[in-house]
Amino acid sequence: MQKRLFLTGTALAALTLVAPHAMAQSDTFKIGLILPMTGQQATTGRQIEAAAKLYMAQNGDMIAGKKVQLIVKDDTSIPDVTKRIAQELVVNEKVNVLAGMGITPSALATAAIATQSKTPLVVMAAATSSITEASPYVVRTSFTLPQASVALADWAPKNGIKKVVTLVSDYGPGIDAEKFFKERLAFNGGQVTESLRVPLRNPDFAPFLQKVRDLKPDALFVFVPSGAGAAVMKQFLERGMDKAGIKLIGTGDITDDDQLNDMGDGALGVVTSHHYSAAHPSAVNKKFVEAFKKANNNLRPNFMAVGGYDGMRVIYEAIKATKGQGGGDALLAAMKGQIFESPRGPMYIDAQTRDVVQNIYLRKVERKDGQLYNIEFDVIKDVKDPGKAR
Ligand code: VNL
Repeated sequence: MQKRLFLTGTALAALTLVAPHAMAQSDTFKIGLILPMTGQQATTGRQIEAAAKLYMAQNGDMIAGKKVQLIVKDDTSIPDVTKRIAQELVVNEKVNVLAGMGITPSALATAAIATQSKTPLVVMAAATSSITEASPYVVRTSFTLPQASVALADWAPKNGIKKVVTLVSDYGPGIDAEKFFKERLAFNGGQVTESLRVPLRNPDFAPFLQKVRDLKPDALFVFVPSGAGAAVMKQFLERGMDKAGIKLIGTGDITDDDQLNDMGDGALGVVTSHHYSAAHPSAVNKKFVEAFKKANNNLRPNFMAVGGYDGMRVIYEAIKATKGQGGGDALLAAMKGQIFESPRGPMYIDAQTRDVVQNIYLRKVERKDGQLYNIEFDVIKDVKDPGKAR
């Protein structure tokens, strides 16, 4: 009797010690998706979460014998919070992959955790060139600002735009955009006559736009992060900049599909360069946009959604390639070199840099079926991040 009790007790203890961990290891594949769900960057979180959930709904949550579990956490776009959440997800939840990263400071704050824990970090939004160099575990499915900016600096001087003032958010991606646009424009015989920087948090564009009006360039080049474009557009028009003969150009962050349709006719004709438009004319994109709208109360997907959708694709294929058994290093190896057709067009993950290589499109805002869209009119194929060559 005593012996039996003893045995039972031991067996129970063994079970409680081993079982939860073993089950989590063998049955579940956890993705820790850290996003700004509230605060200034909330639209980015909303778009990426919706896209990740759509990908899972379309592709199932049982992959290579694993149940895929998406754990969404709100970092409010404060990098210290991103870092603390990443630490908790790695240590307590034992996530297999970290993902998300709404803004560059969040990605940079998390890079060391990815390295130390050998956990792949799939960057779905942040777009400063150097992020992929902050950890060998970073894989990016968004874009880089040098990638998008150079194409516009090639287009501008051929289209009567020689003198340009730049206006960027004063942090990583803005500084990348400013630098690469300026250098390339000069190379092409144009000139950036003034470079203005606005704070990332609670920017007031009015005094900067007044200054631009006085400077009277051919065009104003703008980079602001997703979600801030409508405010710039509104003030640009209110100040009659367009009537004063100043063209608005920029990376596609400013004519963000999340906001574009509410910007009004003043946005018509604005030329931008970017990797994704909801109007991209391909069967894959048409299907994506329709499914996304249907699942999200008619919300139009933007470039953030596509970064999230493709990031999930990269993770799913890595689970399959490692037959559900891969640790961080094996998963990372399976992410490198993936090549596929995204709703944005063809893309691949450069095996050396772990950065995205993709087409960059020149687009003009036009009205189509009663709605405002970025309509692609030219393409530069397979663009690698120009920030990597230096
Ligand atoms: C970043 C770059 C963020 C581009 C963005 O929107 C964006 C970034 C939130 O690297 O912080 O459109």
